[in-house]
Formats: sequence, C-alpha cells, structure tokens
Amino acid sequence: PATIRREDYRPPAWFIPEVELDFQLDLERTVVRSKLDVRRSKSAKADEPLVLQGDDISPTSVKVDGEARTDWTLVEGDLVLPLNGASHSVEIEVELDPSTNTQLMGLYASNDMLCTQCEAEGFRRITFAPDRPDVLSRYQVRMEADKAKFPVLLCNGDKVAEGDGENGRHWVQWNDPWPKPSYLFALVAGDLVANNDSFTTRSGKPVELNIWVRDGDLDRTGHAMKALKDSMRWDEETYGREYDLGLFNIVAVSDFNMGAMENKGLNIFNSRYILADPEVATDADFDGIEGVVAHEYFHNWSGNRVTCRDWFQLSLKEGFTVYRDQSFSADMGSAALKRIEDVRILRAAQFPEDAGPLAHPIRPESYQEISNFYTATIYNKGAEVIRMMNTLMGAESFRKGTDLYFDRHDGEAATCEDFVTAMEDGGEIDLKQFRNWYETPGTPRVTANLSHDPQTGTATVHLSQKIAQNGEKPKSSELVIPLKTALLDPETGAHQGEQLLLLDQTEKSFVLEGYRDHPVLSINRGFSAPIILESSQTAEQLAFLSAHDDDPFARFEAVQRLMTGYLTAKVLGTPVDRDIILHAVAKILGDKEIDPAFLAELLVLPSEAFLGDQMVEVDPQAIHDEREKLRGKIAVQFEKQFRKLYKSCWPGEFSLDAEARANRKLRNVTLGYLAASYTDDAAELAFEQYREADNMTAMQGALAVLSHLEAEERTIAFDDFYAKFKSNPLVLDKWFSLQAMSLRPDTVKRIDSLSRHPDFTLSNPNRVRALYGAFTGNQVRFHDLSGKGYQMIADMVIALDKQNPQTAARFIPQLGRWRRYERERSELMRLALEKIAAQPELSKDVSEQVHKSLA
Ligand code: DPP
Ligand code: ZN
Repeated sequence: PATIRREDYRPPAWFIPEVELDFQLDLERTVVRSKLDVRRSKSAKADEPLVLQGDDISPTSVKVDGEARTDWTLVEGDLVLPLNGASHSVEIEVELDPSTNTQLMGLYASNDMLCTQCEAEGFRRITFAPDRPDVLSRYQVRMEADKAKFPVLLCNGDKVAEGDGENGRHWVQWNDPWPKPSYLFALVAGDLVANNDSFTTRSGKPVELNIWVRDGDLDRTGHAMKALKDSMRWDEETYGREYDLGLFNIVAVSDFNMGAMENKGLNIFNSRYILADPEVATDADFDGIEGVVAHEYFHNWSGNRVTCRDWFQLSLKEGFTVYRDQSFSADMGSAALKRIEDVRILRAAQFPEDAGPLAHPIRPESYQEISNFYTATIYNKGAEVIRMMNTLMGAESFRKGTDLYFDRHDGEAATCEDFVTAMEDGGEIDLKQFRNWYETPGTPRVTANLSHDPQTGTATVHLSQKIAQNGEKPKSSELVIPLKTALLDPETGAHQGEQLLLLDQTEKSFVLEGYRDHPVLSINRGFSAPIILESSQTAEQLAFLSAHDDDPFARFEAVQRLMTGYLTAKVLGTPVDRDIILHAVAKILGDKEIDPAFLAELLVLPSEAFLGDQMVEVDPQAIHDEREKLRGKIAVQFEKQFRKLYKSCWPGEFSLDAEARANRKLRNVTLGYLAASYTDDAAELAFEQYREADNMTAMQGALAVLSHLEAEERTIAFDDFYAKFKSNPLVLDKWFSLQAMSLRPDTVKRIDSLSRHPDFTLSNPNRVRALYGAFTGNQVRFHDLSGKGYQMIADMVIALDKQNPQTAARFIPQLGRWRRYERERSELMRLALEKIAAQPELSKDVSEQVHKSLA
C-alpha cells in the first residue's frame, strides 16, 4: 500500500461550497444522488481535472452542468473527470447495498436501521467527493424511505421540511448551515424513540435535545442526557463555547467500530456509551458514558467549528478534546481519582505503544491507513501535551490562548502549528522549544536525584532527560518537561509549597534554599509530564511518601513504585525486603483520613502488564506468580482488616453519589483480597455478594472473583447471569469478558468454545472486543506457553479482516510487541504475525500494522 506523507500536503484544487444530496433509502438498495457545486481553486492549473474519491462504489450516471458525461475514468476507485471551466455543477448517481457493508464504514445496516460512519474516509463509500477534511461544504440533504420501516429520518443540521410520498414512503429535508468536511456528514434511518429534552444556552437560545434509541431502551438514557446538559453548560463556563444549532441529536447503535462520532448536530454512539441503569451498568460504565458524551459534544468546537487541515493533524482535535473531557470529568467528580485513572490508561495503552514498533509522534509523519492512527498516542499523549501547556501557562493565560484559537480559526481547517501559535499569541508565551513534543515519539526518561548540603541548608534537584529511540526518528532531542515538585520534611511530610521545575535541557539542576534536614523528593506531582521517572529513591523514601505525600497522585505513585520495585526485583531473583511493603500497607489501612475510594486505589497492585513494561525481557508467568504471592501475603496479613472493611463499606441502597460509589469500589477491592487470602469461604462470600447485588458493579465484582475459582458457585453464578441477561447485548458482553479474563488454566480452551457460542459473532465489534480484547489483556493466559492464545488471535484477525479490517487491525499491537518477551514466547508471537502476513489479500489496515510490527 502507498505511504502518505505529511510533507506532501497540497491544498485542494477544487472547492465545493454547496452539496445537495438525495437519498432513496433501503436496506438492500439505496440510491444516492449528489449535486456538487465545484469551484476551481485560484492556485490550480486551468486543466486540472476534478478528482473525487470513491471506495467500492461506481457511478450509474455523471452529469456536468446538466449534460450527461461518459469521459470520466475510475483510477484506484477515484472518479477522474476532465473539466475546463472555473466552476461547474456536477451530478452523480450511485447505488449502494448497505446490508452487505460489513466494514461499518460508509452507509451500513445495524439491526434494522441504517446509519453512517464517515471519519476518517467513509464518505467515499457513500458517494464520490473530495473526501479530505480541508474541503468544507454546506449540505442540503433530502432523505426518503418507507415510513413503516424507517419512521425516523435524521441528518445533520436543522429539519426544514417533511412530507409523505407515494407507496407508503415519506421524506425529510435537512439543512446544515455550518460548512463542514465530509467526515462529519451523518444520517440515520430507523424505528427509534427519543428521550426528548431541552437546553437554553447562556445567550438564551433554546436547543432541542434528543437521544434516539430502540423501543425498550428509553429508560436507560437518563445518565447520557444529564451528561449532555452538564457538558453544554461546562463548555460555556470553562471555554466560553456555546452550542450553535437549534437541535442536537444523539443516536445509539449496536454495531459500531469506535466509541462514538461527533457528526455535526447528529452524534452517533456505540450503544455502550449511551445505555445505562444500575442493574446493567457498572460505575465505570456510567463514567465512560459521561466522558464520551462530553467528548463528542466538545468536538462541536474543537473538531467541527475548527477542524483539521489533514489527518496528520488528528491530535489537534483529539488530543485537545480528550484533555477537555478529562477536565470536565474531573470537575464533575473527584479530580484526584480522575487523574489516577487517566494515568493508568496512559500507561496501559500509550506507553507500550510508544515503546514498540508502532510508535509515532502525536503528529505523525506518514501513514498507509489513517484508521490505524486513532491511537492512544494521538488521543491520550496528545491530551498530556495540551495539559502541559496549561501547566506552563497557567489557567488564565491558557484560556486566552484557546479563545484566540477558536476565534482565529473558526470555520477553518487548521493545523497543530496553528494551535500552538494561537496559544503563544493569546497566552503571551514562547512555545518554540515546546513544539518538539509534536514530533518526538517515545516516552522520555527523566532521572531525578536530590542532594543536600546541611552546611548551607540547600537542596539540589539534579534532573536529566533521555529521549527514546524507536519507531519514527525524532528530529529533536531536548523537550520542555514541566515537573511539579515539592521537598517534604523528613519528619512531618510538610513542605514549603509546590514548585514547577522546567527541565528544558539534557541536564539541569535546581538549587533550593532553606532545608536544614535532608528533605524527601516528591516530583512529577499530579503526573505533570508524561514521562518515565528514574530516581534513585530508596524503598524507605517511597514508603514515607506513600504515607505522607499531600499530592494524591504522588502518594498513589509512591505506593505503585514501591510495589513495582519489589515485584520486578523478585522476578529477577534479586534479594529484596518485603516487610517495608507490608508496613506501608499497614499505614495506609490504618490512616483514618483516607476516603474509601482513594483507599481502594492505593490498595490495587500494579498490573501485570505494567510490571512487564518495566522489564527488559517479559516473562508473564513469572510476573503473575510473584504478583499473586504478594497479593496473597497482603491478604493473609491483613485479613481481619479486609473482613472488617468489607462489612463496613456496604453501600446500602443504590445511589450514584460519590460515597456510595466509593463504597462499592472498596468492597470489590477487599473482596478480591479476601479471595486471595486462601480462606475457604471466598467462593461463598463472592457468591453471596452476587446474589444480594442490586447493581452491576457489585455483580461484576463478584463474578470477577468467581471467574478464577474452581467452585460450583462459579458455574451457578455464570449460568444465572447468562439466563438473566441474555437478551441484553451490553451485559452479555460482560459475560464473555469475565470468562476471557479468568486466570484458570483452561481459559484458552474456554475462549475457543465461546467463539462458537450461538451469541458470539464477528459482525459485532463490541462482542469481538468483549471476548478477544479481554483475552489479550489476560497476560498469563494470552501468553500461555503453548502459543495457542497467539494462534487464536491470528486466526481471528485473518477471519475478521475479510469483513471488518478496522477492528481486525486493532489486535495486531498485542502480537506486535513480540520483541519484548522471553525467547520462546517471542518466537511464537512472531510466527503468529508471520501467519497473518502470509495471507494473500490483507486489508491495508492489517497489512500496515503487521509489516511494521515485523520490520
Ligand atoms: N469519533 C471519534 C472520537 O470522537 C473520532 N473522532 O474520538
Ligand atoms: Zn474525539
């Protein structure tokens, strides 16, 4: 496949100010007529033909200025049409069969409804168009369909007319006043019902809000609606951004590759990010809904009003919008817990990516298939880069920068460079060197050491940075790394205030005055920079921080580092002291000031995957064994406390308030420890929790414990869960996932049989992720030495690639990290990749990922 390069960007030769679309919709045969008002760009050559992208479509008719034309050609799917004038009217007709569109890109059928997904390059599967984000058009769309089968017809913008046609058909005319790129086009036709509400913007404009779902799901839309209204208010208050249409529609669909899509005025969501009630959704699911609803809503400004010039700029809208949704969720709940969660995600998804063969800067230099670049790097590291700007500038100046950005580029297709320049001009700051973050792949390593001179009372923080060398070569070497730092009194843990140390050279030292005693270094507080910290802190110092640090993230981090240090040493067979960990846990458990949610966070051991990332060569079994031993030891040592906690944090009647949620979380964590303490009543306890649960958080927590056990309670509970929820696909996904995450030795076999279960299908991305995504996260079973886990994933990818390449390609990175594993596994992983690579007709998506992984 061809490689697209950022440096090859050329402005469009043709603009399309107006687009008219007419859809005669049906599941098997949809006719699309388009009328494009095309204008030659002043910089384009006079004989430059019109090139309109197409993918898997061909025109049934082409007209220019009303005259039929046959002198067009199809070149690699694209329609090439010779034109001599400066402006023309081009009419094209295309026929589609949405029912056979298994890629879920373009116009497709999900259950009995029709919907679209156009980002990044799906519009070209609907009709021929300049399918690039820097061509913005005003759309007028007429939709017509059978009224009984498709009573609801939705599109972007405002509904301007509707009526009944012949033969039981009806039609609706939509008009979107805001020029937009084709990737933001959307339509939906189906038998849907709406949760209807309204919002008044701060300037007094009324907005009608609808969340469209299938009949029967209506009472699960309340949380999403609340999140939407909260987001609308928050964006007005925090960024001064108001909504700009009289109507905002959200539609939930079951078959969706992504989480959701921010189409102008018509967001389309994976139903898992809309539907929730306590009986079917966990607290984490509720949070996911709040975050994704906010994310897509925030795109209305950061993405839609100001869009991307080209797909290399994807982080312009995604990094910024993730940062915005993270800040929103922090404001709605606990900022400390949100930060811990965000860093967990970054470390679980982005750090490994940045350390492997698919590493790329947040603004990549090249790609073959843009769908492969909807990555944790573009999204989550992109958000960290925006967060660092905020840290450097301060909130007020940051806001001046974003105001100028929105103001200056409203209605435009902008670049990351435009964003940084606006932040500089609006916020009055120099970000020249800071720009290096945009072109540097890899997680930087920072060493931090503290020395102390009791004579002068000075403490010196010695810092140095090292840029990783992998993936695309970095152009730059020195990054601007903002490190929030405090020096803690070694007796009391008090400090004289937090300082921001700017590491902007390879090495730099900061001399701080006024320390009679050797203080304890607390650095990268709040995870102020997305780096790997290498400091020579002793276990004693980490234990001190884990008891005293007043920055919640730093305290959490100290516990993590303490445990990580211990566990990696154990795996390597290095002698190491365990008592210090047990003392630290005792202190945490004895701290009366800690709230239950934070306590739960502190008690969770670093994940096996994270521990593996800290090692030069990963042996998943050895890591698993050591981690289980430590968990067991903590469980046994503190069994009484855990039992007491487990009883005392009974959340009572269900509520979504912070206290009840904290109790549910702590209860699940303590249940996990009780099960790990080798008590014989683990199964009984978990089973009891399962039976008594009035909410999914408790049920799932109980099932997670039972899933690993050899006990009849396990069978009974899983059978019961299936019987209860078999008609709810989102809950059934959990049933698949919980079994895929089981640590039992027969898990690989179980996955194999689940893949033939009548409820399993490769056609639904959520179901595929539920089974196989959960399985690849199960370190010890996915990496089973038989290699069967790898083979299973390879076979699944090969099968899925034929119907849904985008989702298939998502599984390659798990195998792509083969170089990091010990020899035997490494070879088996590589063989699995080779098997995929040897397939005759791989999609661009899978091919790019596989070949980069093997290179
Ligand atoms: N729908 C995806 C998102 O919002 C891509 N834009 O991140
Ligand atoms: Zn997004």
